[in-house]
Amino acid sequence: MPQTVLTRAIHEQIARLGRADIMVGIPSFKNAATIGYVVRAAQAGLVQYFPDLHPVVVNSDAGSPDGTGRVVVETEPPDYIEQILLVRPTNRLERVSLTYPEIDGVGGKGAALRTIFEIAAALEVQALVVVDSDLRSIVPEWIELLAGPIMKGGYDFVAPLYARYKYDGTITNTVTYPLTRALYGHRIRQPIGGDFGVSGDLVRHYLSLDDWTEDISKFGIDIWMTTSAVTGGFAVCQTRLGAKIHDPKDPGADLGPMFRQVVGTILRLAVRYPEQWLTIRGSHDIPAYGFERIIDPPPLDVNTLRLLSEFHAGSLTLADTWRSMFVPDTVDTVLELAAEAGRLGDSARTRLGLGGDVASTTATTFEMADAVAAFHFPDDLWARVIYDLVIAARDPKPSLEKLVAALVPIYFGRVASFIIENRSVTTDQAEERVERQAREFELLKPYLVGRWNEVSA
Ligand SMILES: Nc1nc2c(ncn2[C@@H]2O[C@H](COP(=O)(O)OP(=O)(O)OP(=O)(O)O)[C@@H](O)[C@H]2O)c(=O)[nH]1
Ligand SMILES: [Mg+2]
Repeated sequence: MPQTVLTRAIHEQIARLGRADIMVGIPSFKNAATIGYVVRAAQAGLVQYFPDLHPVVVNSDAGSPDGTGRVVVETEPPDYIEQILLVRPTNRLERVSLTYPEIDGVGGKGAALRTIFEIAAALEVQALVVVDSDLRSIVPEWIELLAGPIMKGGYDFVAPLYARYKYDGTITNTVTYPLTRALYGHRIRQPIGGDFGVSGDLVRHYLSLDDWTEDISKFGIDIWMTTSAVTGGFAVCQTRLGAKIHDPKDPGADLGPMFRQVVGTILRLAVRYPEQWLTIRGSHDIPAYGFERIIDPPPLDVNTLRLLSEFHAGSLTLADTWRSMFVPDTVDTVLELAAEAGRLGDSARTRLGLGGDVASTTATTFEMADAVAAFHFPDDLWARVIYDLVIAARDPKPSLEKLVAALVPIYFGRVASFIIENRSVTTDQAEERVERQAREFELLKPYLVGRWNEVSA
């Protein structure tokens, strides 16, 4: 990774802080409404669980116009936490909010985290914990759960394990979990969860890598951190955090750019490290730390009709691109499914009395999914789609960005199918479907390896 050009203000903060043992880093962009609570929880976690260390909390903000940075500075200071918890820590907790510099003109969550890595390395911390600033369900114990495995267990990378509502985490469930598991053999259930623990050694490793891209400056950062930990041979574990409750997102409306950045990154890394996955068969469990909790995460609404309509609309403009990405049988099946998505969506809208505008609807998540119950996108087809894309990513034409963008409508079709299939089951039962799909990726891995070796030959 090329050295970030840190601003003078950041250098001054580093000089003032000198060094620290443990750091919580919080990236933010327009999170004034929620970040105060996250900062208090982080402070409380450090004071309560690590009272003998030198702790620091760093907020790396995008220069948010809503005053996110000001909220951090004005949130109750560590003294308040010491009072309410009746703890007298050995060292004063330091707290900093700064504006991170863009990387080659690009800002985003990854650029924010890179500044956090630079500061953590400069302060020589043993453990870095990063948490999202839109979290509602963080509690002080999360800091221990994310840093404990590093401080006590010798782990380098701690990935989160959460209870998420069955329709949340769709990029994770459809791509990053099954693909990371099938490629590298690690069953890391939340490879892009957003809340991680990282050892000082791994922070230095991140800073030594030279594969940074624009996508990594944005939402590609999470999968880059996880994959770089795995391919670097670092000790990885998971930690049980309970429920992840954060600003909700509807996959059809909010997740397109994030999908492109995450999937673009996982594909680039697969192409970069074939020696790390070509020989891997099957997968293995990753140790989990922390007490198991039973929690029902709050439901999340998804507009399945919009997903189907986007899938169908994509097929009208992207069929040629799809032909360049996938083997003929796969394209044919995908196109048939897209046509069916169009037909089923249209008749469902008529039956539900909804107009042509798929964005505004008065039907519930369940009603919409139930009205298109006949739609089904099979697991093995989705695995082939993703594997064909790994092959196409070796020599992407016209560019990987274009190919991944062309995948988005198909991803919407796959998500719609998942929602339809799970509309009447519990989150636990939906989890079993995610596992079934991950096993399908493993089962079809020889297909990927065969095609890869053919192209290599
Ligand atoms: N500094 C900075 N932070 C950002 C930017 N975009 C998002 N973030 C932060 O990244 C974190 C995750 O962003 P969300 O929008 O909540 O994304 P999410 O869908 O919950 O993604 P996951 O982290 O994968 O769960 C939050 O703390 C955001 O404030 C950005 O442009 N700059
Ligand atoms: Mg979020």
